[in-house]
Amino acid sequence: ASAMASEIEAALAAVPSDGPTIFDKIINKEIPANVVFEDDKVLAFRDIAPQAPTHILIIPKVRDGLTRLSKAEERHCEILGRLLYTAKLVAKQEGLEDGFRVVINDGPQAGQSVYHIHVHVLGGRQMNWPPG
Ligand code: IU
Repeated sequence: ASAMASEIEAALAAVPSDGPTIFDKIINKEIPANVVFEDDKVLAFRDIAPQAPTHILIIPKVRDGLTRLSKAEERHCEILGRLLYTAKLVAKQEGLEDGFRVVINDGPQAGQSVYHIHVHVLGGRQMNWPPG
């Protein structure tokens, strides 16, 4: 199967839940990740299955119910803004001067496979539209 098909298979197999995810282990440094940016609120690391020359995930260190964007509440506005601002910082750090794409997959139909909200930053090649 292609990488995309297996990612979609993983997404469809993932049960949306409030339980712990692999990202907790990355935050707690229980499993290694290629971290490119970190502060007290967010962590950014390279996607293990990159879909572009630069493919970085940005996550909140504290999930606080934000398993997916559709669970966002008013109290999450600050962290949501910080995730997007971090996308800008990371894109600059990665030298993506010609542009980049930011993606948030919400739920099975969008292909979300990890239920800890994350922002994808993709760049280093021409992106296509519409996305698949
Ligand atoms: P999605 O939006 O839920 O589909 O994105 C999850 C991403 O997490 C996906 O691109 C995976 O390749 C990536 N990932 C990772 O970087 N490290 C891991 O240990 C696991 C998934 I599991």
